[in-house]
Amino acid sequence: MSQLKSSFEKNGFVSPISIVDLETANSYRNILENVEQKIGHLNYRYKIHTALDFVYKLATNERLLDKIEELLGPNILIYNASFVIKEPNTKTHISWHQDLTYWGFNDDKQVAAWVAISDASEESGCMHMIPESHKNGQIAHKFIADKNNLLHHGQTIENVSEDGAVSLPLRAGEASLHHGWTMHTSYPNKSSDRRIGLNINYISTDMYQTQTNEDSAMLVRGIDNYNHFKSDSAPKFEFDEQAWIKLQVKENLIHQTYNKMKKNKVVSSDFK
Ligand SMILES: O=C(O)CCC(=O)C(=O)O
Repeated sequence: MSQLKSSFEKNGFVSPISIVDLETANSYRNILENVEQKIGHLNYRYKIHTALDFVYKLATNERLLDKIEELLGPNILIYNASFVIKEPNTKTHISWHQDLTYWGFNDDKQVAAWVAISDASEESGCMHMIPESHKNGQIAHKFIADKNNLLHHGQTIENVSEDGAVSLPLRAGEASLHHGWTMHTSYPNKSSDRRIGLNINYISTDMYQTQTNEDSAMLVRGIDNYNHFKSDSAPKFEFDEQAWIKLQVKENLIHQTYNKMKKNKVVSSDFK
């Protein structure tokens, strides 16, 4: 087993991994900020890799996909990609949670890559994770209304003992990889620069959605012998307006899945 895989399996995450150089990261930031000028905030818009070409390029970066392949095997889908942006000197944060809680999948053959587009330091609010927490499977979450929590549904694991937590600072162009059951959080950005990350969710082609037959994903490596998902397409232009219009439908479907998971208490007896 590779060192990357054994470390990932032991701790539930690996970091840092160099993906692109600083110049490329800065060029991605420039494109992002130009798009923001045109269409407004992009924070936590789902499936953004279907509408913005530079996001598609970063999510399918060969160096990144090689690492994902080491962890998930040869047949890989991108389920989702979203920017997580904390503006300078703001109170926005991310509560303790596990990513797989609301996605509605049958299994946990999933890896999240978090790629830093600007530096993510202690000061700017990098992620913190609890080593080995992925080994306990899904932990009860509550929905807690908090306008400063960037997570759409406020999903929160309460009373987390932070003693063993480690921080994962990243330089622009570096990434961390974490398992869908790894407990993680991040604190406010106290720096004078924006903290910009791209969170990409990769899954193995044999995974399936338990809550709807309409869900979609994008094959980015290998072969999909299962066809459990409808196909997401790559953008045709740097900013693909047609794909952007369709994004809303895809996003609504993901929110519906979240709500079904909450309502049916599929994942926890503690949802309010
Ligand atoms: O960007 C962050 O600080 C954390 C993002 C995260 O936890 C998530 O999207 O699941």
